Amino acid sequence: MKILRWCAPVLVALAIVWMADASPALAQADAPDISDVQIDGEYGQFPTYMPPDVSKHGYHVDDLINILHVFMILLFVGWGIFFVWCLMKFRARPGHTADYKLVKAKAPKYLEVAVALFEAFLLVGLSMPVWARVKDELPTEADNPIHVRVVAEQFAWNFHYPGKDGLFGRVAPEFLNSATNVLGLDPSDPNGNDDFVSGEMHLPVDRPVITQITSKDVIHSFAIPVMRVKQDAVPGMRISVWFHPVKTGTYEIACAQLCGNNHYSMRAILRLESQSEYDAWVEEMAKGPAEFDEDDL
Ligand SMILES: [Cu+2]
Repeated sequence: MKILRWCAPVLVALAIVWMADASPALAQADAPDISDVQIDGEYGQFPTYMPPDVSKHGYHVDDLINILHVFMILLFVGWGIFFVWCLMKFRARPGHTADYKLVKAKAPKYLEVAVALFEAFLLVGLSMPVWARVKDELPTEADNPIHVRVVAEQFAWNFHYPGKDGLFGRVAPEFLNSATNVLGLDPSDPNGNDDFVSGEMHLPVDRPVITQITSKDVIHSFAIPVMRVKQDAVPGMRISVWFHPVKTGTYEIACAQLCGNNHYSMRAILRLESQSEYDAWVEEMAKGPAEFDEDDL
């Protein structure tokens, strides 16, 4: 019986893994092979150790991270000094015995209240305004934004572009087909006629981008380090996030949420281009897949 008690959790875990692999509901998309794509910018360089920032707004996030690190260093050093002081003051030595009476001093109480107030300031005074600026205040149509829908699935990113008419076609789960209609576009909706899907995200620089992020299966997280953007992709929800690229180049998109066995491979490429390069790409993609030609056989 004892051996059963030890084995049961292992057997249950194995059964869960086996069911997850065998379940047709969790059919997995092939992640595109982008291992040979050259990523621009140097990551992890002194003095910031941050990824390059090629966005207009990213410095707000970087400033907040830097300020928080300075405060955390101050706290670490302060508590460290206090810790060493306690070790010395209360060390075991001849003639001293342990005293279990509560300390009556008022200073620690004031200190704790001050720390709590300071932490409230960090949250309400510093973090929330940055959150509101970079997350909630979306650009308006007067800012001429690009709209892209991001549809995550195990283990790939699909970028849904509205085509030249700027209108997204209707999508619904009943139209989903992993080979011919990965977005679930309704064929009867004319707005979707020139919509296209890409495994790479192409964007022009110097225009704001509004993305609507969702997922077809589990929770993923849409992360573009060079844009300082990270947002969960949740099935059944369409969550808007905006950013503003300012420098052309090739960068990396990652999934920042552990989403299954091949989570590590869920990457995509972000190509930031000039407006004319972007227009040419949209023109090409909106034509749809190349026609099957018997002469090619
Ligand atoms: Cu993922």
